[in-house]
Amino acid sequence: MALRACEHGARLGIRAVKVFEHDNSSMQFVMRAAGRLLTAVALGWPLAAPAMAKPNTEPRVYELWEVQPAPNNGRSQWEATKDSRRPRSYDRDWERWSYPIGNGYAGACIFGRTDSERIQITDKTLHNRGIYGKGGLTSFAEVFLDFHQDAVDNYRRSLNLNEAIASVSYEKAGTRFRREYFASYPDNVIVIRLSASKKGEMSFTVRPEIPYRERNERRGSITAKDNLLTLKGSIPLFSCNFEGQIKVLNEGGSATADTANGTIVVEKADAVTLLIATGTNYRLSPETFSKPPAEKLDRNQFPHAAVSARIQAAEEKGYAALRERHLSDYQKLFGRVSVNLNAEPTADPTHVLLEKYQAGEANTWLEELMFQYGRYLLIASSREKSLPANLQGAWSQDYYTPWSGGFWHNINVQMNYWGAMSTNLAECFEAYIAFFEAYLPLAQQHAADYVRRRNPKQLSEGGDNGWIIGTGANAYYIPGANGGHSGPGTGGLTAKLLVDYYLFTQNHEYLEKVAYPAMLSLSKFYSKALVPHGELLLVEPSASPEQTATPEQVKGMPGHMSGKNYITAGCTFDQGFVWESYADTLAMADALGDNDPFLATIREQIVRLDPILIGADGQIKEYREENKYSDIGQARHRHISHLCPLFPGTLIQAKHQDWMRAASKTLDLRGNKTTGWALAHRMNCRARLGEGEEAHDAYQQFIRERTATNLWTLHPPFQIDGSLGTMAGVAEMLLQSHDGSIKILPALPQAWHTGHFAGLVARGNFVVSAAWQEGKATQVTVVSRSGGDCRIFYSGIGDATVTDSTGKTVEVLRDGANCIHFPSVAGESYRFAIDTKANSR
Ligand code: FUC
Repeated sequence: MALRACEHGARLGIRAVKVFEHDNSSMQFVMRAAGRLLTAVALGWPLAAPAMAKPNTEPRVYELWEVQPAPNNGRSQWEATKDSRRPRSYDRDWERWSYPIGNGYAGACIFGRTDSERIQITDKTLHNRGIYGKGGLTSFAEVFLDFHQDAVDNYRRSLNLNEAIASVSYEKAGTRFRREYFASYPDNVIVIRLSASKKGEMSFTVRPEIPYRERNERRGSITAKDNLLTLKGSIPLFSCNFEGQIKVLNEGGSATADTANGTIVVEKADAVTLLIATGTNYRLSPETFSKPPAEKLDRNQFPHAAVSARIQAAEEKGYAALRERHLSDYQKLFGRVSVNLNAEPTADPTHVLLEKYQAGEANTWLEELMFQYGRYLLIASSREKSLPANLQGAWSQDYYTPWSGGFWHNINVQMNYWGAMSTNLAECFEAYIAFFEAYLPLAQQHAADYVRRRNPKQLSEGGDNGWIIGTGANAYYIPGANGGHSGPGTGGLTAKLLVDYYLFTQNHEYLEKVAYPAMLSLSKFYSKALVPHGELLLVEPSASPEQTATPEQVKGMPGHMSGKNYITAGCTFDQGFVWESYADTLAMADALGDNDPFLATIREQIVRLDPILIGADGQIKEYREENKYSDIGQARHRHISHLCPLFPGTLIQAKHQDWMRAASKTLDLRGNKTTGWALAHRMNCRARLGEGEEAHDAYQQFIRERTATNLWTLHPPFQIDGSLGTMAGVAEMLLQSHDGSIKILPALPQAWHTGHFAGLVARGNFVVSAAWQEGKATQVTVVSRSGGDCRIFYSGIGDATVTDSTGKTVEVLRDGANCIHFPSVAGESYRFAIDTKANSR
């Protein structure tokens, strides 16, 4: 064990220095992180359930629903946002009441109105200048359906998460009207079906708008011809050409183009199918990031042919086939996971359910619904070949989307994917992998620029200086680590996902071609960003994301203020991610049997990082020169970047109980009075600590204070990260696999004392299901998708009988009373019957 004490640089005023413990066994731990790992650590939920009840695993119906349409008083507020006077104001009706559908490429928000239906459409590639001038998501179109049906009866609108279909139904003068809306990924179209109980009752006008044209940054026109509406235009900034088409397919009656108004008038139809497709000339390619604004896209390319082809193909398939293809695509993903968090569905419309919850009524149904809503939102906003889910997922009604609708890399975009792998949606992360591969060449230049500026002696001229991405990226732009409010740990925070994708999927080709080269290269960058301080190596300059300090707090300290941020050396965020990246690189090298000469540098440097320090209040220090908690920085700041080594990192884990206690203390001190996504991070950290009640408290507070009636997250304003981050949090409370063993129910709160889950995934590519009663697991099933050692930890599992899919008893090894491990066979499933009586304690 190489525990080395060394003098710290007086310059940093560090009071006690402990070089991070590093030895072969800890490295082996990391190296086997793919599910073939070391000793389990006792952690636990007491075992012993009263009876072996067979869980009811019937799929549950998850719906958001209301008996009123979404308001669109936006007539007063939103109309104002549409013009140039208030480009940044919010449309609360859109944000809080509309229902989102999406297929990764495009999103639509459904209001469900009967007077004038509003369907707001976003295409993730359409950007204007954005609030920071570097590009920002902007609304693509509004589509209004003018029905002029004001007083209606028996109205209901819903968003069914099992099917990813939004519906509206109501009666008017004895006719029942029904609409269905879905966004198909396989056919890349938005489909709306309108039908009525009586023939010839369907009359309305389809009236699209290209919003914000008066801002003069967007040109465009709408044409109506036969049964097709075309919205065509450009935003010259990035030479972006866009086109949207709306095909109106009427059954019975007529559909007539009103060429003067750019509308289509439907009269006396029996039923109507609307097909909507959007497109731009955007290309996800290195050039899009590297070229100057006007050359980012080819101004001579138009999406016309592609959009027309999609509309035509969809028309040929017809509504029934489109619906079927959508369902089979969507349900293949969504249907993989079921949960029951001790919840009974209620008969309340969603806003009532939320209001009751906010008023303190205990109701785990909403907690369960929001978990599955998170999975729904991820599928709707991030698919293979689409851009990743941005800060608002795939939805923005704004001219200037808050924070430019970007990919914010100091926590937000990563949070979007924290639960992708564990909730069995690894495919959704492939959107980010494609994005990463496209921006990598520019990220490499950023790394070289960084080293040239900060640490020129380390520059490999013409060689590999690694890669780095800073905070505020979008579809057209990625920043370097410019020494602003967030240190270069942003790269490691991102890379954790690249590593996890491998650990969860065990995709060897991806490991070899993408993840390992990425990690080796990021490690090279970090090796050049480290500056010797005595025997230590510290990232310098370093900043703990967005934390703000006062000049008084840092008087006499070695760092300096830059605006409100304190810039120094070796913040826990940056040191922690250098450690994580180094450890992951070594683990991958081991898995591949690679011995790149640079690995020796990593091995030499990883022991000199000293990433975790405990302060005088028993807290994890955010800054090395901090003594008591919040000596530097805001005591209640939303970011808890110094806890990233706990989650999503793995450095702070159960074998370091002192760090675990300090992390818990830090969360106590920081408190939960914070914003949406920040509560989600706290929830995940509490789960990692095995603090089920505290994790649940954070989740409850998130729902009570940061959730809109359409169950979107309010930072505020709306951001998707909190929805996806709490989804990850629920999974993390039920199943963990970050330290080498699969832990069942590691942070189960009392409120979920009886329930079950099926289909969650553990690292090593194990699909895990469990049922429990009164806090005690009764049954666990593991399906090994890739083979390899399976190590399961659960209090008392040592006495479980293990059978395979044929019912044959499996020989397993026991590591104490709480751990079983065995070499699994790919494709085989293993059932652990826990004899609760024998194991009760
Ligand atoms: C980070 C956060 C902000 C906001 C922004 C999009 O910068 O600190 O609170 O969520 O991302």
